[in-house]
Amino acid sequence: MKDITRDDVTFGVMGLGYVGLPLAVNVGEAGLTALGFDVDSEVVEGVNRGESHIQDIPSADVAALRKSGRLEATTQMERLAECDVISICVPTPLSKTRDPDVSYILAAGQAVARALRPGQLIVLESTTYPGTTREVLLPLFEARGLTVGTDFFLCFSPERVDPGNEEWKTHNTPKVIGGVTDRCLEAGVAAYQRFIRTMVAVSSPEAAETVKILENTFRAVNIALVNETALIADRLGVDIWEVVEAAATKPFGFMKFTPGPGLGGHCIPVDPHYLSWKMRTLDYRTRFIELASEINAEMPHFVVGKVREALNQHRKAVNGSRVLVLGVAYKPDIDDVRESPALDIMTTLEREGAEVAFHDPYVSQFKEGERVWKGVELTDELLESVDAVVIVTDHAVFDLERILDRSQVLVDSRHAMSRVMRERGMESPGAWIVKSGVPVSATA
Ligand code: SAJ
Repeated sequence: MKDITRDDVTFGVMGLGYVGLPLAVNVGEAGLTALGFDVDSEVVEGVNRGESHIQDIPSADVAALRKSGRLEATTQMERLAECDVISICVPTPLSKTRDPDVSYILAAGQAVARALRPGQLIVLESTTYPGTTREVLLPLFEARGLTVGTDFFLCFSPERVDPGNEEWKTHNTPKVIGGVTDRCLEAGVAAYQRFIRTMVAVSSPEAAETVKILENTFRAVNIALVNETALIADRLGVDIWEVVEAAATKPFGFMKFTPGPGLGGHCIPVDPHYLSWKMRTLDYRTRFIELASEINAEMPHFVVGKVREALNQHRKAVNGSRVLVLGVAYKPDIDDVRESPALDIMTTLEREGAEVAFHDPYVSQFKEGERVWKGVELTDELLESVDAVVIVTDHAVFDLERILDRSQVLVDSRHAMSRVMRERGMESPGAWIVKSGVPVSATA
């Protein structure tokens, strides 16, 4: 406890991504010493040059901490021995067979185990299935002949970073934490509360792991619920956006979610499957998670159906048409395309014979497997010449008037056009097909 609450405590952060870099910067800005670890030497060299590769962290913040000597990055894992506290913030993707891939946690755990010494506190932050901390990490550390809660301390504390969120940052978002022993929890709270405003202690790492999975499953299921309601409304000829806005006027007992082209990101579509997998080993089927996943996965095809319907009203087939996708990031105003539904929409359109291009102000190009998708510049002639435009991610910087005026056919999967259409007194802005050459009302 003395070491952890020292002023010159060294806080190791493994994985300098959208969770790790903000954490390291918060540690440095609290006047502590942050030592970042990453296997990617380009990331390490960038941080050491005072540059940030994470949208939410200005390079100026990194440069200032480099100057004050509060932040350093390294690929040398043996330097973990210098750290009094080590936070593991490495990715937890799904494998090809959509099972948890905890290989990054294992690799980080093995590096920590090699450098482990008495007095260290290790905190796993990566989202994972309940049991990972105790079943995967603890044995690696105890194999060194050290005792948890006495020689070293081990906790789980879920990250709650919402990329692009201007209000809730690492320092002001309440942080849940659970320790393998009471002493572990005490050490974990003491370490983080030096730069995290509110710590929320729970009784075990499993409780903390389950909190995170519940938070993300809550979102995946509610997004699926509103997406299924959208599929129902479409068949009833009801404007789902009108329904959602009206339901959201209920001042209690309701929480607004909006339908869309599907479920993207590296958390919400992924994390619930970690729980599904774990529960299968305990012979229990997590039906909500599986149903939500099915429905959310249907949305890209629903949007392609709307493109097909809109082209058809122009007496055109998808096959041979040129379609422009606007916005490929998985949500507005960020540059991350992981699990983005735009990828499904573009490959499905291509499979049906369309010639697909995309424009995203935050994404100039991205790789999908071996293929490199290159974005195009958004010109008036492009907007006017393509057979259909589909808004998949509604970045705030998009000039909606221009897009509405210049597109021949426009499908809007995010209800982005509602304001502009209302201002112009156009037909129900709720239809997914905003413009198709025939009056919108005929499409209801
Ligand atoms: N989406 C909808 N309808 C909605 C909300 C979201 O279709 O009503 C879609 C988004 O377009 C996106 C996906 O779902 O493709 C996920 O969106 P998200 O808002 O959950 O954003 P993430 O995945 O970047 O961040 C979430 C965090 N977001 C919020 O709480 C708002 C939070 O759940 C976690 O801190 C984070 O995942 C994480 O790391 O787990």
